[in-house]
Amino acid sequence: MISSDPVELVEQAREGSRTALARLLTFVESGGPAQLATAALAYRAKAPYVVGVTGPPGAGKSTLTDQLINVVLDRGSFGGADDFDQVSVLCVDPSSPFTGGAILGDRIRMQGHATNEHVFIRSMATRGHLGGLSLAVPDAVRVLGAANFRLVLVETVGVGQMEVEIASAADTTIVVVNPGWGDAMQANKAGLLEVADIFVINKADRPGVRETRRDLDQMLELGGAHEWRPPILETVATDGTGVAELWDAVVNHRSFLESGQLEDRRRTRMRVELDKVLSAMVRSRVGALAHGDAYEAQIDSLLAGTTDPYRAATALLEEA
Ligand SMILES: Nc1nc2c(ncn2[C@@H]2O[C@H](COP(=O)(O)OP(=O)(O)O)[C@@H](O)[C@H]2O)c(=O)[nH]1
Ligand SMILES: [Mg+2]
Repeated sequence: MISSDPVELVEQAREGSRTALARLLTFVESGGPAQLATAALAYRAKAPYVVGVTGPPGAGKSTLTDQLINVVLDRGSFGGADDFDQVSVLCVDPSSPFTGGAILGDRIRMQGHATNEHVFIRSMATRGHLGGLSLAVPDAVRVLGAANFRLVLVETVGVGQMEVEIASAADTTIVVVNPGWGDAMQANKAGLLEVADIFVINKADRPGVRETRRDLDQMLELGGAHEWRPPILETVATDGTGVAELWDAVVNHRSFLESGQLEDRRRTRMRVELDKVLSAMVRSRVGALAHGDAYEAQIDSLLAGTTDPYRAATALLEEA
């Protein structure tokens, strides 16, 4: 029997129940008291390492992620003593509020792993989560941490601001582009530069790789000098070429972060997350104040010219 009590579910998920894990993630997506209870339990878990895979639709993110799963399970660690024997993938499409066609495609593409007990794949959609996907994803990552996952791959579709926001919740972000990438990304180059720890030119079997590399190099030059210069790798996701090297680059980036920046990064992320929760709560408080008898009475006074909006708002806040 599958429980509806988050406390029991976390226990069952910890013992390996995928059904319990799936239900917890549904709580996280759907918002409400079950989400809050789940979040409250999951935060205690050790944070998994999060690798984001982002880029425009069709760039090959799912195919690449699919290949990474093989390499990652084969290696079974980040290179040190930190072993893992399972990996999970969150597929996030901010442009689609429900699990739609693109995600179905991902499911089918990753089907090779669907029956593998070491792999857990989940599509995420927002269904009223306070703060939307950008808060649902870190909650989901913590739930996976509670279920003993040490590594979470997050595939995010797109190149817009929202996607950049989700991508910045990763420890290492891989930005996937294709030869002749320019147009799709033009609008948000700065955002991409901000989040990219590793660039991948996928579909390197197609012409234009050299020009794309030159573009990326130029962009990185303009971005100035940083301690970490994102490497530019080439992959052919359909046959696995370059995927092992991609994982090596992730491991390198992780070592780099662990020599100092990981804590800072996670602290910054925590601030962003807490700010979002605060904003969402304040917004919902405003929503609650901005209707009802007291509110309408203030509107009447405003129309009658016996008060001004600042005094009216102050009065509503004080009455609450
Ligand atoms: N030629 C070529 N096609 C690829 C490569 N990687 C992916 N594709 C194809 O590109 C299409 C989109 O791939 P998909 O992984 O769904 O992209 P996503 O939308 O970024 O997840 C599929 O038809 C893939 O087979 C590659 O390296 N070379
Ligand atoms: Mg995909």
